[in-house]
Amino acid sequence: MIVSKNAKLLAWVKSVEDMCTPDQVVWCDGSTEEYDRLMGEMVASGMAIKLNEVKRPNSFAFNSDPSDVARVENRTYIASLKEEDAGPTNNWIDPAELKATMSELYKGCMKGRTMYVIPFSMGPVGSPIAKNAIEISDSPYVVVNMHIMTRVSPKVIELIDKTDEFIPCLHSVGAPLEEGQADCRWPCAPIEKKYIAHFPEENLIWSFGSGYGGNALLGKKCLALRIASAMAAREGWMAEHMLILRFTNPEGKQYHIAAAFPSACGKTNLAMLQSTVPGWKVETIGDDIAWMKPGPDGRLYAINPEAGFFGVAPGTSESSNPMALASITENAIFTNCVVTDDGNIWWEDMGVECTGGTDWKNQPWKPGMVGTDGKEIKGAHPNSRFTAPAAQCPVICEAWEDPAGVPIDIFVFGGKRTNTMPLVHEAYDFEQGIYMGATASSEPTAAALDLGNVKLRFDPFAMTPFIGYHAGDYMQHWFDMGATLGDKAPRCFYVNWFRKTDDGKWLWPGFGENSRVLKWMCDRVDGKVDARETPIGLMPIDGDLSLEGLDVSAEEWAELMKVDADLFRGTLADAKEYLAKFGDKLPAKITEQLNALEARLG
Ligand code: GTP
Ligand code: SPV
Ligand code: MN
Repeated sequence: MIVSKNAKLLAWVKSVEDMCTPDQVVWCDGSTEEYDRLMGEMVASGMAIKLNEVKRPNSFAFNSDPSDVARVENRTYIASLKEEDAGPTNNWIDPAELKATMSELYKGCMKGRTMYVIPFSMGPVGSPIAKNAIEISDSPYVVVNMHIMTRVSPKVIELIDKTDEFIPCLHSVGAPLEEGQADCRWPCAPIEKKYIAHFPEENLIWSFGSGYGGNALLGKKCLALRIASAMAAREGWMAEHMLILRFTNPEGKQYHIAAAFPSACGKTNLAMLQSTVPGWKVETIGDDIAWMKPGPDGRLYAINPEAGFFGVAPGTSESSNPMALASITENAIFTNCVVTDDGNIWWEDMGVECTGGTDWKNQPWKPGMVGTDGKEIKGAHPNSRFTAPAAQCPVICEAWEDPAGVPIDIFVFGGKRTNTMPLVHEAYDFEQGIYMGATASSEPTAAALDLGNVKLRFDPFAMTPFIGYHAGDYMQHWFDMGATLGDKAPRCFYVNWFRKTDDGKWLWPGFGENSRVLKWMCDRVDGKVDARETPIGLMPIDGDLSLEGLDVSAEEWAELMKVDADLFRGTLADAKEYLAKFGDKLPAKITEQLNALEARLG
């Protein structure tokens, strides 16, 4: 066991140990031996199910408690010293008060459990853009997932010993065990005891009560987005909820695209799409998070701080996302899916038959089974996930771990809108692009189930639940970055793959066919095609975005490209009402854009 010599780290670990009183403390090293040992223990305790070694080598399934299935936005806090610094999009509690409340909860919370000290790096270990961190957790499920999603290594301890710098992340499932008490399959705390807390001025994360995804794997949303976005604003860079891909044309010219879509709105799918444009190919750099900094040539360079994919399982199939399927053939973790009778994994719309198995609630299950309410019982939870090493993706880009990053040519914003928003439009300039990002909206998904019965949610830059400070200041930071980048700023586009007909059918085939839209963007960047001016932005001239071989009629295309001024005036009014919440923190340039759009709509 490699233990740090750093006084600050040792003191923090000791203070957590004293507060949480675990039975033992284990310093993790990220080794295969450690992974195998913990999986072995979890299989023995019944928490994990080992899948069939022939069908799904070295892979494991977990089912969570039915109450602990997604991020909990209502229990997520930005505890800045001043309430106004958290802004209108975040929950806020005074940091001293929140620490007092949570310290009470943490007191003795690891009784009967092992406290793991996980040294991890977001970004390649030791690279100038990477961040060293320590997650303390009492969940072995968290340890094995962190192995895949981040770089867990004793080298991180060496770096902390040298630099005296690390981001402390404390996590507990919040379920102490009394003497002789048997553990349950998925320990967690009831909702009113769950807290996902961030102290941005101290770069500190405290999470209590949940074992799932972004609530518990603290390198992801908590560190790489909420804490990092606050750091980025202070230091002049960007931390965004964006996939990163490389699109290469038949002549070998590369375009790098970063796209911000809300949770469960298509980032993983786009990041690894199989291009249907002859000769053009996509390679994946990241599927969820981008850290971006201006480089020596003045362009914006992006890295993926993660090491794995924590992807939405349902809908992942050979036809929708074959590269994701190929990434999870082995060495994968599945959470809240169906374990089939022959020890394989399954979910809705996987494109393969399933005769039956055990569903995510651990019940015997068969396709077509109906519950007492008369509704079909889903085998996998809508937010069920796979965890897989990014290196296993067949189209992972050779540059995916390059600490220098890749230069971004194109930003794409979007969301899930079954109406109003056309398939694609381009911003007249970077400042309008910021407006597009700032007013992006989406229909809710299963990635956060506690949003209530909202039909549409404004989700600026797909970052609403992830901005670690005031959203108005965050928008201003985008304008400041725009000023720094000048004419080297990426071109901005807005897309919507999710339009539906009145009788509920998709208007656009989506998935691999989205490459046609990406190609049009690249043609725009190269000045190869002109565009039509519309009130909302620049749109393809018929014929420039190839529909060859697609089953999209002229009427359907017209519908996909329609700009209904009345509907947009309605959206504009909603956007104004939403942005009014930002008060005097709303950048004047956003108001300028609102007024200009209003004038164009007439
Ligand atoms: P997070 O991991 O939560 O951040 O989600 P994500 O943005 O990576 O979303 P993901 O790519 O996993 O897609 C979520 C859902 O959208 C899946 O069910 C997909 O099948 C579906 N989806 C993705 N792309 C398309 C598309 O082009 N068209 C349609 N109709 N559905 C899509
Ligand atoms: C998201 O919700 O955007 C995710 C999944 O990527 S989680 O890691 O749970 O945040
Ligand atoms: Mn995400």
